[in-house]
Amino acid sequence: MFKSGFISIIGRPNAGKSTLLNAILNEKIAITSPKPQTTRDNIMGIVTTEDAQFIFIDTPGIHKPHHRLGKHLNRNAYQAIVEADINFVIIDATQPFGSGDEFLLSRIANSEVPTFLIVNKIDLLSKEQLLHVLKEWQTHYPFTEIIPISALKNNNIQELLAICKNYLQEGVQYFPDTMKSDHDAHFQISEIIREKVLYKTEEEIPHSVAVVLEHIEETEKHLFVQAMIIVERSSQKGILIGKQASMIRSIRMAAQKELKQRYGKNVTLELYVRVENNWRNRSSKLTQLGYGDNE
Ligand SMILES: Nc1nc2c(ncn2[C@@H]2O[C@H](COP(=O)(O)OP(=O)(O)OP(=O)(O)O)[C@@H](O)[C@H]2O)c(=O)[nH]1
Ligand SMILES: [Mg+2]
Repeated sequence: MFKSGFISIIGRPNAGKSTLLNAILNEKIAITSPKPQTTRDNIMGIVTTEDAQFIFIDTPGIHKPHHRLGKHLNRNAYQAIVEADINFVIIDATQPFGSGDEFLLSRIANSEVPTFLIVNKIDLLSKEQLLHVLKEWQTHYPFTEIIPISALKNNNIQELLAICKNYLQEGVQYFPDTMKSDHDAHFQISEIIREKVLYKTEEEIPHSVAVVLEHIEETEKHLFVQAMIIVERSSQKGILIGKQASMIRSIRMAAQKELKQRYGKNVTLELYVRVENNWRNRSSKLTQLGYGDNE
């Protein structure tokens, strides 16, 4: 019997959803960073074995939105819950239970599918602390399974997959064996650039940035990319470029290095910065940047 199903990976920002997706796929499918709201799009990671196909959906962290973009991000996560055959609710075990968790649990309260609690970042906890977290969370929701992992250290991931398989139903193979994700190379390249911005900038800048590929040319030995980094205010443009262009250079070098490794060829990356006032609150801009806004 062939089994298949869609598994949503949902949680608050920074819980480690994208790190888990990458650990499961054993490949960098989604970008990750210590800044909340790193992920903006639902991203599929597909695992196909002889007798099963797991379709994992990494989602943006569910949070209290302050912009139209934030509302759109939450909607992506809710959509994944609606379509899921199994929900993975992933938590950062180092963080105390709070109102954000209550809100998250209220969003899955009516879900009729198996819902796992994935207790992540256990590499940072003592045994006693972990026991305390497990005890506390049990009281908040009737989870089908509770599974402690470390996504970063690849701890308990195979066990998680084995348990998950028990809950998959008989089904068709939705995607070809070779397909690992639903996003193309252009998306990956712009995300890698955005990841470097997230790592190198502080405060509101990481959240105020979008990346658009303007031009891409690939030959056997060379990849040439021109990309536009969009910010919300001219002061942010100044910070992103930096003193004597030092910031933008360091972002470019880091992205170029990763692209070179990934493509196994020489890479020339050119970055430009443009101000689009308040783009995170402008419906037309959101749509234009691929963060569809249907309100
Ligand atoms: N120590 C430790 N850190 C982890 C673990 N999993 C994730 N992290 C770190 O937590 C931070 C957030 O990880 P992400 O995977 O980007 O989190 P996310 O839930 O996808 O975040 P958003 O996309 O912003 O909602 C990163 O700095 C990760 O390296 C873990 O198991 N242990
Ligand atoms: Mg993420």
